[in-house]
Amino acid sequence: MKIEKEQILSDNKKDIGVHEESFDFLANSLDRKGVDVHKVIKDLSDFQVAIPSWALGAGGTRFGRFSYYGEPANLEQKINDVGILHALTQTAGAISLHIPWDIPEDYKAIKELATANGLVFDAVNSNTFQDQKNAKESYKFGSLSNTSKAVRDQAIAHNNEVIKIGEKLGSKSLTVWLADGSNFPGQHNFQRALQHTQDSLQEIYATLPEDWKLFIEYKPYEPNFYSTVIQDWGTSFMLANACGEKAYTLVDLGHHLPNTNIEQIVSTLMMQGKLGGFHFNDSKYGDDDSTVGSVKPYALFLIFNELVYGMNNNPQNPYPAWMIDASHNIKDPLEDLIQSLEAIQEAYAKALLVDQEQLKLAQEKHDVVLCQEILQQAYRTDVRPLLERARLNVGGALHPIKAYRSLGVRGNLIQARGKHSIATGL
Ligand code: PSV
Ligand code: MN
Ligand code: MN
Repeated sequence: MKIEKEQILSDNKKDIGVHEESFDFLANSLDRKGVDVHKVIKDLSDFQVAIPSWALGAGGTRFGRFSYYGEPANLEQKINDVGILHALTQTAGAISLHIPWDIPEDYKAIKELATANGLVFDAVNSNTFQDQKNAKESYKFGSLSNTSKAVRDQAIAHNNEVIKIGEKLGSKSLTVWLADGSNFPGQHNFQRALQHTQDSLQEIYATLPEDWKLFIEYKPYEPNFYSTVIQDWGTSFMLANACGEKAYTLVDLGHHLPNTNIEQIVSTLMMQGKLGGFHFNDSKYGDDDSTVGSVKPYALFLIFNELVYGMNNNPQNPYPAWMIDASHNIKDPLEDLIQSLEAIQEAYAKALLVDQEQLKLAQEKHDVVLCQEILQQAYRTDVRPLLERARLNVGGALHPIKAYRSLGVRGNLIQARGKHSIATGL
């Protein structure tokens, strides 16, 4: 199932009048404040976020799953789904694969399909948090950190294999997220576990192609509930430094203890030139993987404010790899992803409106009230007409969820793929 440009164009016609009115009003008022509206729109159109292959079925990788039907059953169908998202939003121009879940059979055909959908392959993700069919060694007690050399070697070999697969697809980065940790005090010798992890990562890093990056993701707990080997940004940063200049920290918004100041972590990493990748989601409690912006949109804005500042002021930091790492089991996964993409663009647009010059002056004068006013003025702006215009300019839908529904996408997918769900087996 593919959405044609003409279908979107004709659907947009219904709402174009209302859009033009609201856009003109906003553009005029921003113009009066000295905002370069065209630049903001261009930045929004250029901002592309990768979609993970595992977010396209209801429930992602976690707990009970309730199918939405018509879910993708293979890599081709996953690429098609991201193609649908991209056609509507023009913001999802990349897909992130998880190996071994997504090993292509025919590389040439897969690459052609991705290109036809306007997609590139983002970071490839390794999986040493589950035992694989016919594997000799088990990851029950860890992978890269394991006390057994045979287990570590198997996990290193898997990562090297993932890099090879990524190379054939045109990926330029490997993301390593480890479940390694311990459930009970005394189970791990912290130093030995960390040392093994560092040594293993260095071995993987040694096989990384010249133009690739290694992203090291951290997470404080889960699936282990006493300790996690790469528990926080400091540990990830330290390991990235121990590997070399192509290794970076990856920040996943859900991987922090409650109330952590994530925007400050972002800022520090960018100053050090070590923020490599970013996983968007939202949460109330832990790694909830909720829809981006659904719970703490102001926190997301503050994070984007630091990202924008870093992108403008930290040439030592490479352009980060953006990905959504969210999924839920009670929503249509594609609608959920559209909502996440919209929330990301909204926070980004608001951050682009922050008057950085004025903020700097207010900070220097210690005018705390004005500092807050400047941030909140940007945050309170209804930027949705800018998002609409950014999509419109590049052939996207004015209102992606509305278009998704009026084009009957889910119904068509169910018709084409049937009601059987790979996710639940029902
Ligand atoms: C597990 O917490 C996780 O959600 C990490 O965020 C990874 O990025 C993802 O799974 C895929 O391995
Ligand atoms: Mn993640
Ligand atoms: Mn996670």
